[in-house]
Amino acid sequence: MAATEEGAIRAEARQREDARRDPRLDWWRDAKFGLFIHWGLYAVPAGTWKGQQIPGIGEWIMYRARIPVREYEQLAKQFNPMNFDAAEWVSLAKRAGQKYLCITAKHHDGFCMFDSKVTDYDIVDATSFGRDPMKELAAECQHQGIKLCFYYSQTQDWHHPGGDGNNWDYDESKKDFDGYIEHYVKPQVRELLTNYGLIGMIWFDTPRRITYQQSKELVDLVHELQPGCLVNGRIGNALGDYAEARDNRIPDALVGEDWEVPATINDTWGFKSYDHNWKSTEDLIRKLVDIASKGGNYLLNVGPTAEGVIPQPSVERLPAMGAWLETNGEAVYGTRPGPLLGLEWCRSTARPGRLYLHVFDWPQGGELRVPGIQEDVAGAYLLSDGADATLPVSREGDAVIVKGPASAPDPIASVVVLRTEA
Ligand code: JFZ
Repeated sequence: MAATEEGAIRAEARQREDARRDPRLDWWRDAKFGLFIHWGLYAVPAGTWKGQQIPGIGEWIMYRARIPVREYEQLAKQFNPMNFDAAEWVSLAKRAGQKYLCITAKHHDGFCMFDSKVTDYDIVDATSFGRDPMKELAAECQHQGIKLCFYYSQTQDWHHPGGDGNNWDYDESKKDFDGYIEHYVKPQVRELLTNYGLIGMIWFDTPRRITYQQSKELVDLVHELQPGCLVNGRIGNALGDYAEARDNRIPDALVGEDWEVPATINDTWGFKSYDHNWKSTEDLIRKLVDIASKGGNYLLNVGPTAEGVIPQPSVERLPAMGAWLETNGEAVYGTRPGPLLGLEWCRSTARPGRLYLHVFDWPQGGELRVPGIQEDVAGAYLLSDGADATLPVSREGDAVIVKGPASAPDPIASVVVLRTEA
């Protein structure tokens, strides 16, 4: 992330000085890791329109191919995700060690993946599927103990005549954007916060032309309906509960504020049949550790198919991350950033009385020299071995030296715990 972007996050964060201490965010601060799901009609064309592969992210196909509303609407007739299984999706997030799940209730294409009374352009009214997957996910999240969050595109709506973004069907200068917010967005946000039980957060996106007043009214509406429901940074006008980093961009340094990075496992959010550029499990685990070491949250995306199936490469990688977290979760969940910065081979997280070293590259011979530790260290052990298996530890200036096993205990990230004076 460039210095200016980071500066933007810091500046925005300063304005939320009060929200930062707000206990409403405690669950989310501790969670560190969430599942993002981009699912909608765009999964039907899956990146290809009239025989042409359309470049860019899959959920933008309507925009990138300038598909007329009347044509794009026809996709609803083909959308019948018979293999959708809410229990399976939520269980995948559980097995990955993810604590919240955020799914597209409405993306920029305007198609509503929930049963809405203010439009027929929704999954219950416009498809032969006829079920409300948000209802089913709400029940499963409740059952399996995961926080359900809704992505909702508040500004861009390429289907609604008043929504932002579609200039091929509609004349931008004639749009009634205010009417769209008042009579469409607000009632829908009300539906999402009334019909699906407790919602962890509404994840707004691409604020663009939304005014301060409109952002403010949406935030107030969310809090009026569910005081505990969070609002992400992309509500616009610096009114969110926390900062959103740019997609797939992890800041270089500590941000020092509440922040989250939305990220893809391949190179698209919505399903594309020919995007096979999957990140490795090692890369994903190290990204999670890197983000946690800088005080952020990792919102990692899957893009299910039009049949309701999460692509196999994602289904393989997520539980592999969960397996690592099963052993090392203590060094991630509920932690704050540790003191180390700028080391290639190591990251750090902390909690009172504990400092966690996440070693990516285990040194030859097993002697770890970790510079920049001011805290008094009372002992060391490998998290995978438990506190009784102590490792010899000594100090040279500001460096702590730990004698570990000769070869890496974990090829991806070995966690060494330093016991510090709380
Ligand atoms: C937005 C959406 O347009 C996209 O389809 C997807 O839902 C993603 C999660 O969010 O795209 C963005 C928004 C902000 C940035 C980049 C892509 N950004 O700030 O860099």
